[in-house]
Amino acid sequence: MPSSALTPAIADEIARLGSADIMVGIPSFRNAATIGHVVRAAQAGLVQYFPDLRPVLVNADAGSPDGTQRIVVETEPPGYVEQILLVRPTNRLQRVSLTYPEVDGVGGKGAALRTLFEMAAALQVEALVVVDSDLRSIVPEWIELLAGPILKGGYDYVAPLYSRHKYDGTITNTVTYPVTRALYGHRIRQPIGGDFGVSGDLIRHYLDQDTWTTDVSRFGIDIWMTTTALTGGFAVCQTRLGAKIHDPKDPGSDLGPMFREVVGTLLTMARDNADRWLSITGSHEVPAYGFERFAEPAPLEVNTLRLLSQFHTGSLTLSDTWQKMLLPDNYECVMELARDAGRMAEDAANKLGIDAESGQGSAGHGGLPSTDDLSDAVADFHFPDDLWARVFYDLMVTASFGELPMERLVAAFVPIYFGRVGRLVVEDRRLSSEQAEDRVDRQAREFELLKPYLVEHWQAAARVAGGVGAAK
Ligand SMILES: Nc1nc2c(ncn2[C@@H]2O[C@H](COP(=O)(O)OP(=O)(O)OP(=O)(O)O)[C@@H](O)[C@H]2O)c(=O)[nH]1
Ligand SMILES: [Mg+2]
Repeated sequence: MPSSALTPAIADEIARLGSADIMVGIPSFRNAATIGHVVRAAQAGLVQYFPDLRPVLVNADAGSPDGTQRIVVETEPPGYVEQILLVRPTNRLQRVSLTYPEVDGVGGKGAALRTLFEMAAALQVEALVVVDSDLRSIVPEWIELLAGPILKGGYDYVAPLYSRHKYDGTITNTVTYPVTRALYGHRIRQPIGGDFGVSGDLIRHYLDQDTWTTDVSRFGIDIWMTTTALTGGFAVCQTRLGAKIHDPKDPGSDLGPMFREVVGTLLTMARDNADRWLSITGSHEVPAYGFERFAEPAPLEVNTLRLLSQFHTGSLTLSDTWQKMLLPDNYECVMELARDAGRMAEDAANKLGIDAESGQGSAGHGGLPSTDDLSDAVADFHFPDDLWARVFYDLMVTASFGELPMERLVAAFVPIYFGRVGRLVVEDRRLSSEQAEDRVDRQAREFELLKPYLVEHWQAAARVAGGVGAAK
């Protein structure tokens, strides 16, 4: 990994701190409203659970204009934690907030994490814990739950396990969980959870990689870290954190760019690691640390109509690309589903008196109906599990061996993802959290069952291209 050319200010901080045993890193971008709580919880966790270690907390901010860094600097100091928790740590917690440099002109969550890795390596920490700055449900114990498996259990990578609302984490549920499980054989339920622990050894391994891309500098970082830990043979576990409550996002309006960055990274890594995953069949559980918790995540609203209508619009503008991306049978099925989606979304919008495209109430009055009402209105829309697995596998093959650039294929795939998410939300509306979880598991099994389909088409395409993975 080329160095991100740490700024003089960061180099000065490293020189001032010298070394540390445990570090909490918090990437941020416009999180003034929530980061104060995250900093207080992380400080309390370090002081309470690791009083004999040398702790440091680092906020890597994007230069947020909303005063995020000021909030970090002005949050109650570690002395406050010592007072309210009645602990006397051996070493005083050091706290830093800095603006991280871009990586090759690209700034994003990944660029922030790279600075955190470089600092952690320079300080020679044994464990780095990273937590998102928009968390509301973080408590001090999370720091122990994320660092404990490294310091006590010899693990190198700790992925979070949390209960999320059934409509939250759609990229995880539809792609990163089932695909990581089917490809690499590890059932890591939250491979892009955002809160995790990394050992000193794995940080050095990350810094040795030369697979950093523009997507990795952004939201591709989480799947990059998880996959790099797996392909490097590091010891991976999960940890039970309870509920993840954070700034919610509607998948149809907020998640397009994130999908492209995450899936672009996943596809690039699948292409580069074919020799590792082609021979893997089935999957196994990944050990989980921490006492079980039952927590009800905060509710989330999703505009199903807009998801379906974006799927349909995609079929009108992107059918050429879809045709090149998908096998003929799958292409026909997807086009038919997109037509259904368009028709049903339009009928439902008329019935409910809203505009399907924008998702707004018509004539400027009345809010949007609830997710349940919207979903009831398009309840007949289907998108079968096996078709979803096949179209994703087709994307994997054409992204690696096809004539079109990967970025273009991934961008064109977004409306198909919207269609699939729309179907899941419709289906989940009547399900409890546990039932929705079983649903995600069933879909993941479908990806495993269809892995021979992927391997067959991958090897055929590789033979034609004369590339990696041919005739193994
Ligand atoms: N430093 C930095 N941090 C960022 C940037 N973009 C996002 N982040 C941080 O990355 C973390 C995760 O971002 P979110 O937008 O909450 O995304 P998420 O929770 O992973 O995504 P969902 O689960 O899909 O909602 C937060 O702490 C953000 O502040 C960025 O450009 N720079
Ligand atoms: Mg978030």
